[in-house]
Amino acid sequence: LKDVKDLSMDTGVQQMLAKAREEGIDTAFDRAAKMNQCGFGSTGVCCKHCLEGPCRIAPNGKGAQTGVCGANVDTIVARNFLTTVTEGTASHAEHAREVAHAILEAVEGKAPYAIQDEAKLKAVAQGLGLNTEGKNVNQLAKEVAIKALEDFQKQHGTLNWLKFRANSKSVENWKKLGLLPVNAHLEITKAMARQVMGGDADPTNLLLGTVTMGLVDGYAGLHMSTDLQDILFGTPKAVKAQYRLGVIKKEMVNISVHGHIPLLAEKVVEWAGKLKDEAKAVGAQGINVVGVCCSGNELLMRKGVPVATNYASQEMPIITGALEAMVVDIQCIMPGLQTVASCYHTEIITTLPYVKMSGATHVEFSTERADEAAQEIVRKAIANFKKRDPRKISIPNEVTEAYAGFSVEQIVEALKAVNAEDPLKPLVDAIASGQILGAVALVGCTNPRVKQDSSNVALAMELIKNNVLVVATGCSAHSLGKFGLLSPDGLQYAGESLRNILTAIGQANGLPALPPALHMGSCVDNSRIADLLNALANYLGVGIKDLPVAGSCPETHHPKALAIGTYFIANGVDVHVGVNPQVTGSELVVNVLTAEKENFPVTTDGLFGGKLIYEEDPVKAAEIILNRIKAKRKALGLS
Ligand code: NFS
Ligand code: SF4
Repeated sequence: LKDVKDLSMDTGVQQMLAKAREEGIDTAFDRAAKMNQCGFGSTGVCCKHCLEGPCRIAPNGKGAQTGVCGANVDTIVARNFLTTVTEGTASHAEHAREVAHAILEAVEGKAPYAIQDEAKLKAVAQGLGLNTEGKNVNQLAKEVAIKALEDFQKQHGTLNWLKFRANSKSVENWKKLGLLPVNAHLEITKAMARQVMGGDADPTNLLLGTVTMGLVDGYAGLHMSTDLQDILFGTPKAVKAQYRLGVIKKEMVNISVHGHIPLLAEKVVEWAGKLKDEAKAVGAQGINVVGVCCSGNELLMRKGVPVATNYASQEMPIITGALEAMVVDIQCIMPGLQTVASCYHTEIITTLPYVKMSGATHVEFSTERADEAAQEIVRKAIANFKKRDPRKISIPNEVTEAYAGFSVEQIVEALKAVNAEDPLKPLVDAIASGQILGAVALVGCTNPRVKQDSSNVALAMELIKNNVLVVATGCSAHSLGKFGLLSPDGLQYAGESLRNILTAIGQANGLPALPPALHMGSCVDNSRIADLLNALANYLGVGIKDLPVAGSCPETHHPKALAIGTYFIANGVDVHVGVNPQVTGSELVVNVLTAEKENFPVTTDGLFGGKLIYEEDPVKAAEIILNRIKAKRKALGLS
């Protein structure tokens, strides 16, 4: 077994990993070490799309070079990639649909939620082309929800959310290429039908199919989720909070919320507040809700709820011995959680009928009975407080302060303090003068196969040192938060000109400085990053593909991350992944996606202006990204 110091950068996580080993508990990091990766799967050359197979093509040219049906390696790899991107897209589309449905129920008086952000509601309604005159909040919200649900039903035209949010130059290009999606469910079904045995066998055409999936992900997943969640729960504003396992408090009833859709998490926070006297009655000082993964991000962004940890170390809050309940909804929830929890008093509580775990408690959550379910969950946690085993309690004490809440609205607001009439001007001027070299979105996951947080942090450090503005989302943002890069203190690692501009903007807003990395939210909130890019591109009168920007997911693990990456590539943004994307078995697929070979006939770079970069070493990756940013600057006539 590897030394715990080599598994995570986070000393609290290291401490918990050592504790787990002492107690004989397997964690994801140890399971990763035991799991040998299959060479065929790693390169994407194994096909299981029908029962004539599984068929696999040896990359060295030895053995069968086609599957039983005659599919060659390019078809197999491209088809597998489409499968992965479809899975990611389906997750986000389902997320968005749930929120749309919740809004409809809320305004019809069937679910206990109320619209929190009328300004955003109006902005979204107008963006969707709705007439807002003389309509009350509930009427308007209902019309917006119906527009959203149309994106899962309509049989003609283009996704409403794409027409609303997409960059017009990007849209022209997608239209020309015949890639515009009609409705999310239709496109996901079509993609499934296309991957089936005997379906699409043209690898390039299959890859173009992934682009359509990327667009569904971007608009009927990311953007719709963010817009509707902002309407329902409020648009985030800058907020100060805490990170790392030290946010778990020994004297409190601790509940961690884990998963993705804030419908449940928000209610748990609400009821944790309302039931604190019941917690006191069992001898606790109160109820402490902490976040994990993207549910953590949603609560952090809107409520400043502290974040215990990110994806790869999601088992660690349990290992502190002081977690009464971990309540989960969908996605990124390790099935291994229950095995770990069974060694402690922690109750894993699943909430959705289609995401259950054997051995866990299931409290069915639906929007109609959101209050009842949240109460039941909080009461279960309170009841567990007395079941703690004091000998098993050990909570790492480190916490790090961080700022989050940087929605586009908040960023524009902060820039208004510098230039009230033309808020984007200071940012654009700083980019034009080279004071800010460019911007990179650091997004996505952590992966138990990569030393946790290390690539996310190393890449961010390298970029900010070179005066690149970093914006972050997802578990990657958590990595940066844990190591001080979401705090103004992190500016000590930034290049001088970046430090100066972030200090100036911060001070105009009554803060010592802005942090070198701006936390823009959960993974669906990558939409916020796209909105910011769209605003900058429109301001400059260029396409998004022309901007000196890139995206990076150094510790990728989830298909959702590949769907998001595809979405950004479709908009002409380079996307770096630091973990093998499982396509290397096909030269054709590699070249289409990465444009590695010069003059390859069809590449995403040629079609969209953005490409995939696969590089495991974060410092080398930073160099590649910086060079590409410099090239894009040059093409814009900037030095
Ligand atoms: Ni994104 Fe967020 Fe985290 Fe990766 Fe999973 S929680 S939705 S997929 S691991 S960043
Ligand atoms: Fe084999 Fe073709 Fe079936 Fe895939 S679809 S398992 S390559 S026969």
